Amino acid sequence: MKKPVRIAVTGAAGAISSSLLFRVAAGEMFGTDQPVILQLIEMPQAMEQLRGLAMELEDCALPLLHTIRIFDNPEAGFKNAHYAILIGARPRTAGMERIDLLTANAEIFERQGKALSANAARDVKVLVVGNPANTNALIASRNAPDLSPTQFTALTRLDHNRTKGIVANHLGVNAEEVRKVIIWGNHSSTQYPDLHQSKIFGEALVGPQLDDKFYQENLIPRIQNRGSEIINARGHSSAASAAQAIIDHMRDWSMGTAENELVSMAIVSDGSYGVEKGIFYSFPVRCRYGRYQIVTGLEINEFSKKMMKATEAELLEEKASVNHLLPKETEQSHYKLRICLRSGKFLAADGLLDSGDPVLETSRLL
Ligand code: NAX
Repeated sequence: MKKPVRIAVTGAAGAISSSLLFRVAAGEMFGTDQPVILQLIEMPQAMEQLRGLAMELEDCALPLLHTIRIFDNPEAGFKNAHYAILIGARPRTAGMERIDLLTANAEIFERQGKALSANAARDVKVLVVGNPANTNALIASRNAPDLSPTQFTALTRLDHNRTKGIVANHLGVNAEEVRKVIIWGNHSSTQYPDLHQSKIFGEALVGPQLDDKFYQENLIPRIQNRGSEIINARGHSSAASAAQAIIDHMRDWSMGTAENELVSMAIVSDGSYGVEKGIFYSFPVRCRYGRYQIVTGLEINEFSKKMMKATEAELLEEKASVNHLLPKETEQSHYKLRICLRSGKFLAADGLLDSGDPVLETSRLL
């Protein structure tokens, strides 16, 4: 049996987490030979509800579930965590402006970034799910001076999976046949679901299989607004599909993407495809050895460029509105990227180092 891994989850008594935890404990995220320790974190007023959920987990008698611990604060909850899934966030309530939502969440993710930096395992992998996910990831990452920005990601896998599912249904094929879809940018209605790199049975999708006009005018808005469509239909936001996307994101990041496939992850921009550095933007990536790498060299047409710029502009706007909460001391590390190894040493791409940094150099940064 392998050594157990510690998985911290915030918002643990909420809807997404309630769909997620049983599957993680059953081995669906990291495999059926990987025991897990769940470190569940909630608001103090939701601890009783969390205790009930923990009892249900216990009652499943799952062989991979090594320990469950519950916490009412992130500092203790993130202690030695190898994985941190940040789901808990302040929801938008009636009369709340977008800026109020950003500010309320900024406080939560500032504290969580600091808590991760001070308490988590040095090679912790962080996934931010709570909205606005990209900017919350930026705030957490900028408040974690002792971790690398490449250890933080935000969830756009749900949008990625939605695109595959909707296209597969439209064309009457299995979702697995729809490969190489890309979500660019923000997890919001400005996201750009790009099908120009996708192929079905070896043939390009947009054009031969999918009418261009239908793709642009019908499919893109449908994917962009799928979250609202689900809320309108079922009266609650996506939970089970979000849990599936979290499992897919973490499994691929840790264990690698499938052959001949790419996935979408919101990560700190390194300037690829002309996207401004220092924001969390969803890119096409491949994962290996527990790290992600942006898929570069894809041909981007004029329509795509326009769509990618629009979602970038929204992220820059979000960043500007929380700029005063982003510590100056971590600004440079978000422009000169480096990754943290299991040993606690850093690895950096050539030519990006500040002199005197205790790092190893590489010509490639995964
Ligand atoms: P719920 O309201 O069911 O659960 C959220 C839980 O978080 C609550 O139990 C609450 O007590 C807890 N919480 C709030 N602040 C916390 C804090 N500071 N520390 C610890 N716990 C805290 O929401 P749920 O449906 O689970 O959704 C959670 C978040 O995911 C929302 O922000 C939602 O907008 C976001 N989503 C993001 C998605 C993505 O793809 N990135 C898709 C699904 C979802 O909409």
